[in-house]
Amino acid sequence: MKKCKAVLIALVLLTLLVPTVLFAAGEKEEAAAPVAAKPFRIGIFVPGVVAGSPLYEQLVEGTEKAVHENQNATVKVVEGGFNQGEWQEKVTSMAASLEYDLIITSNPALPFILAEVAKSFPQQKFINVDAFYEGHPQIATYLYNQVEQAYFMGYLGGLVTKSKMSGANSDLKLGMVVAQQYPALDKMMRPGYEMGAKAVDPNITVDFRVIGNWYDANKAADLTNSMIDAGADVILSICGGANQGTIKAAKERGKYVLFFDSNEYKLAPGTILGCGVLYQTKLVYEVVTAAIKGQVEYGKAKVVDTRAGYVDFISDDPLYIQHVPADIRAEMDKMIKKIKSGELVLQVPKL
Ligand code: RBF
Repeated sequence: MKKCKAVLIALVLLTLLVPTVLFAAGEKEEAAAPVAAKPFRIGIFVPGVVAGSPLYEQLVEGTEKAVHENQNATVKVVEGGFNQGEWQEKVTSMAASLEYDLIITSNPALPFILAEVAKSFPQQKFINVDAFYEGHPQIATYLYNQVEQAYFMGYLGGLVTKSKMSGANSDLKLGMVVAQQYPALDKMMRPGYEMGAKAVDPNITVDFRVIGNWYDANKAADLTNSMIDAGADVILSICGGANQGTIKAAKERGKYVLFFDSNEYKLAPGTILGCGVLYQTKLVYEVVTAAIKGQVEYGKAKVVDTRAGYVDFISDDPLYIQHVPADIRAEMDKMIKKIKSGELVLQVPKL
């Protein structure tokens, strides 16, 4: 009987101890295993198509670079197409899919669409680079100082139209062909371009033409030819995929193009004389990396400029050095230095 009691006690003890030991071992094993980071799923909404639009190409490139460096992050690109009336519906279905921790886009017109979609999806976070929208807890925006970017172009255009370069005529006239009008264009790019030109010579005028969409290269070429006929010898082109038409027409007529947003001298050496760029790949990479780490401040609208290193004029490209005379390049360097040092301040207006 005594023996039986001892066995019973031993059995009870064993039942109590074994799970404790096993659990402890399990716990130890769990602690030793690396903690897998929570998945972070990013959706890129492209308001248009990627190919041919410099800022959209950089948007995808910068996001993919950040995703590549973070194993827990994934990315999917959704092209919204050229029918702007469909964009809200497309962003809505992205949010409704609950597939994305973050929807990132790049467009000055998008904050209003994002704010509408946000109402129905209060968990959805949005980042819009190339836009300004303050105070919405689900939206963070980053605006480039495009007064500076366009001023670079206008200043170069002014120097070229006054020069003895083979394509320059005696008229003090620049051209500007754009896809459509919107506040960032009307309040930053157009005035910045005119200011830059008039800083060289107040008598310079700007012929301004609007295509009506972001893809019609034939219309861009027609408008460019018409501006050349009217005396323009240097043309700033801000029309996405349609830029090809501006370049083609200017090249055929021996005139010049100023390219916006990315370094594309190689597209038409000797025709593209200047590239005023935004370092969108760098900004997007930094912002997406911060978003993955949970370090983005939603509700904030930041402005980035030349001094901060996000807006620039490409003056070290061999094709610029080869095709733009040294005296013009020296004038450009002096002006860029003034902006970089803060001696010349070109403020971003309220959009
Ligand atoms: N830029 C492009 O390169 N391609 C586009 O398809 C395009 N679509 C746009 C649509 C709207 C409604 C707005 C406001 C801007 C668009 N942009 C596009 C312009 C782009 O955001 C930026 O302002 C310019 O590239 C100048 O930096």
